[in-house]
Amino acid sequence: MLRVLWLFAALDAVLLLDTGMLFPRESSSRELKELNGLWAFRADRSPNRNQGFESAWYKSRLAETGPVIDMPVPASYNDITQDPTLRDFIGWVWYEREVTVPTRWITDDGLRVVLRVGSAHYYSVVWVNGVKVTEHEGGHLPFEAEIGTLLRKDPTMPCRITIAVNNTLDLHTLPPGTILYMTDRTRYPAGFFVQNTNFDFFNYAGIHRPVLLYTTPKAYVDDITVVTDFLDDTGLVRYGVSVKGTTSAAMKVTLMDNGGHCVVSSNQASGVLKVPNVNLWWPYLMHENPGYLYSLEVRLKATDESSTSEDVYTLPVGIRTVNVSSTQFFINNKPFYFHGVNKHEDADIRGKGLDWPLIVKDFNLMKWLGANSFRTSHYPYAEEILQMCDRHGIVVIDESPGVGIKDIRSFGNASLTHHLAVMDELVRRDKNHPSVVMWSVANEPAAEMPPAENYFKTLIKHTKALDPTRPVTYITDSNFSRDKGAPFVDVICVNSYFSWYHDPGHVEVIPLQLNTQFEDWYGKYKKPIIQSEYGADVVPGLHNDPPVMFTEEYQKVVLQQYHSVFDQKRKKYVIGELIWNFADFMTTQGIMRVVGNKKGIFTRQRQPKAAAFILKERYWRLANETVHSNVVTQGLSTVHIRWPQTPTWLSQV
Ligand code: GCB
Repeated sequence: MLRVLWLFAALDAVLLLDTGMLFPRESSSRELKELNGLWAFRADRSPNRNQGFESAWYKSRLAETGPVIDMPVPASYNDITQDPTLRDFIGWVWYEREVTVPTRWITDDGLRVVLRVGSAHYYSVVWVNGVKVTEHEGGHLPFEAEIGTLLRKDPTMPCRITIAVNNTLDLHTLPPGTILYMTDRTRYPAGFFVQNTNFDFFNYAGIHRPVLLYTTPKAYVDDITVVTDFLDDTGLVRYGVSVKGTTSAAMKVTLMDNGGHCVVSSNQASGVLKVPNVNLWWPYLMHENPGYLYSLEVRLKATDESSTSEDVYTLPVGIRTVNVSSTQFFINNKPFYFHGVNKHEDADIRGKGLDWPLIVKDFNLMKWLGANSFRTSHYPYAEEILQMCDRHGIVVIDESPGVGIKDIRSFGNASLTHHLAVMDELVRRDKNHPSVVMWSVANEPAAEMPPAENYFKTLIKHTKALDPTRPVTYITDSNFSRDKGAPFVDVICVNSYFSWYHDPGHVEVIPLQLNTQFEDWYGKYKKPIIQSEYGADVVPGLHNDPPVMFTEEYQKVVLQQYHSVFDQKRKKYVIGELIWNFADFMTTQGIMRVVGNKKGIFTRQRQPKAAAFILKERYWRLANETVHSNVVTQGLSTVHIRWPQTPTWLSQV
């Protein structure tokens, strides 16, 4: 009973967000039209970057306003041409695409037609046939607008979609940045300015995720929230459905197993579904059948005087729990050790644009490596990636774009208000993913500054109120004794680069310094710790023995030195290790970077460096140990008892 009451409380908190942002899915009531492909594109190169607005480029075809080029969507625009001024462009760029909308969508005024942008970096304004339909701040989360009503006003018009996107970052954006105007005319030409940031990845821009149109009936399922638990072998799925466009509707909610068989159903808009003989959602390498997903089908029937309509939406649901003690992280009440990676959405040519071959390749590499988890450093990743995580059992620490908050002016009210709004959007989007087990609200902020205390207290409290079912953290690199936000997090996540940024070349100091780091943090806060970043740059193919910095040998030794300490501490309170980084990635140009950050264990083209094999051996060993320790020390559920020896599903592929 207590369990059920808790589920109710948790769900009500999540429902504080009043509009939904369900991932667009086809169903018998919903059609979908992808607008990926070539769009017309024009950068506004006027001195104040404002000519597009002054001359109202959205009012006519973009090609009529001046020269346009082909631009693929989704993709960053930066690396598509040979033009360095477009690669480094700061300001507004304009995209346009004319679409033929099925006549039926227009004539049937019982339909909503929604335009959705998966993400565009950083600030976007959207027009349809010259009429502004929405604008959105933030480069990594979706936004949408209902445009059916507009299209119906003049059914003879084509549907011309114009999207202006601005990548400028200022003190109150997330991530923050500053624009610096260089006024010394003896050194810089007139109008010269640069974008400064405090983060270590290229500020790729453009329309990064799919753009599409989809339909729903006028009375529609606006949002679904699920919170799960289990008692013995009964799963509990507390759900809530929010409906828009009608006040009287009948609902049928059906939970199906992965074979499509009905397990349990209800005709209430909210409640608890009991799932007998539950198949829990397990992480990769923790169970022979990881990533088990049920489907929650919601059927909404609405009737008005003249007609009846039905909306159908199906949500994948994984049943699992997450808990934290002062020394451990638990998934389904079993200790979980993060052995994984930090990633970036980054690749040659497409920059941060969603790319299916790359996504699937990365999952294959993570599974080859024996990684059970990753952190979405340093911003929310595409929903398509989280869906893969759900299906494959890859555990995710879901991070906000709060990276590089270093300037004291970025801790003020305007910044905090925006950061809170971003957490609202992030939790609304990702709350139902079983793979997401923790929120990270920021990376390496200047947490030693006095305003950090109030900033993080408010931010973390807010995030917990949004979602009491998941722990909250931020990633720190500051000294434990000066960190103002650490008292509020559930898990301490620490980045450190011993023998790299400090004591370069001295790998022998790693064990001592890492041991001190862990003891200090644990001693002060008594919270479990994840080593959320560690690593070393390697120019692939460079060799030297004895090892020197930037060679493959050096990266291997750094990893091995770290691992020796992880092995002592993971028996105590260290609950995870995430290598920096999964793959090499692009950064801004600077004397610290040789064509980008080279701390990948894979190259940017996803070929392994020598250290990848060290990590692979370790991760598979850890996976084996985890299962054995679960079997032996926890007296676990039957699932593990079947494998007194190393289970075959756990042998390396
Ligand atoms: C860090 C940052 C990450 C950098 C990395 C590095 O602490 O969180 O964004 O890329 O160090 O390689 O310097």
